[in-house]
Amino acid sequence: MVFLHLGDLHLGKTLFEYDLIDDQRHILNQVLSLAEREKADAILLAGDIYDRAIPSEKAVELLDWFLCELAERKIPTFLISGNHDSDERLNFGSALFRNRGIYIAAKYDGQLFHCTLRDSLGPVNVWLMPFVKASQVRHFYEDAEIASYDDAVRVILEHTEIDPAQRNVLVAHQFVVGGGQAPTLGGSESVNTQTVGLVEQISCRCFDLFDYVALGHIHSAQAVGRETVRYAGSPLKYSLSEVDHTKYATLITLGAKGQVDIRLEPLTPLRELRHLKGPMKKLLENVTDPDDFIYATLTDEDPIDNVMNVFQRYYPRTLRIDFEQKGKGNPDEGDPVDYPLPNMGFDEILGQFYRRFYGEDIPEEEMHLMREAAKEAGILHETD
Ligand SMILES: [Mn+2]
Repeated sequence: MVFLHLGDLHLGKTLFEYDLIDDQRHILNQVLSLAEREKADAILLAGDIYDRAIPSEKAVELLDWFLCELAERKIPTFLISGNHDSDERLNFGSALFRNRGIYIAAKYDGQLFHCTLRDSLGPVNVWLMPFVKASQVRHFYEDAEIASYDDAVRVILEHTEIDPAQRNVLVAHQFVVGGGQAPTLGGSESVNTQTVGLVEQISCRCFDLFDYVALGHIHSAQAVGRETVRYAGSPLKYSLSEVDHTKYATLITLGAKGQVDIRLEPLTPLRELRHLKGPMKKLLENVTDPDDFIYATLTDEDPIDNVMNVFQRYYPRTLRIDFEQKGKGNPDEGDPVDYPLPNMGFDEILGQFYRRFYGEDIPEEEMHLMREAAKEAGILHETD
């Protein structure tokens, strides 16, 4: 049985101020072609379907279109909520959609939803675990000790009858660590060492009973703990830090019990996100694919007026330009001041940054504003 696993679609997301709807539609079209070509028996969408709890009209229209296309092709589709989704809104119509092979589990109701598919080798149970917080699970199991996400997931699975003799697949949206090893972040997840976007770590050992675990939440495709517990990653680059990543759809072939074959199928975006580096003149002499999203690092010695405007004449979707000058901002040149170290706090990094650009200490008032902005962006937390 062949599954196509994707996660973190973040429909409706913008990259800087650019709307990504066309890019997302392009990728979903590619997923449809891939599903047809590979004769996928089902699609697994592992949460963060939308970018926001209240998605834009265009995002809702896009998901509606995608699900209709899948239903039209009679490809069973399994979809759960992520921490970005509103469980109630994503759950809308789910009971009706089931008749058409679209299985949505966006809200935990005390039982883990599952659906049994069949092939010549027998049944395959697909289990859907919507994104849950400890408090939601505690509500159903008042006697159980549930302090963390790890406990919550464990308690849900303990109360689920899973036949280990059959083939079982789980779809979940969690921050999973394997053997003490945290997954490699993509960059667009909103990061803290223990939590990613407020989702606490859970151990991959929770999932020992499953032949394959289709995870969402981490935007960079990878296995966690074992080859068959995997993040699909986001289908598009959603931050500059993902500029060098390749994005994939994960193709899983389940053979007889215990036989799992995994293949990563690269996805080709409508417009690439590229990092260009060099003197401006040289970069603008050889313009290729001007529709791409561009992040440029200029090595020019002298300051350039209106650099963004100039660049955008050649690459209208230039997102950011920074400079790498000798003795300034280049760690290889032995700049004595800088470079944020991993153990530096927010205030320290910002203070250093400010001193570097303005040659003086950041005024208290500006620091306060920056802290407020960082809290709103989810980089800083109330307790920091
Ligand atoms: Mn996500």
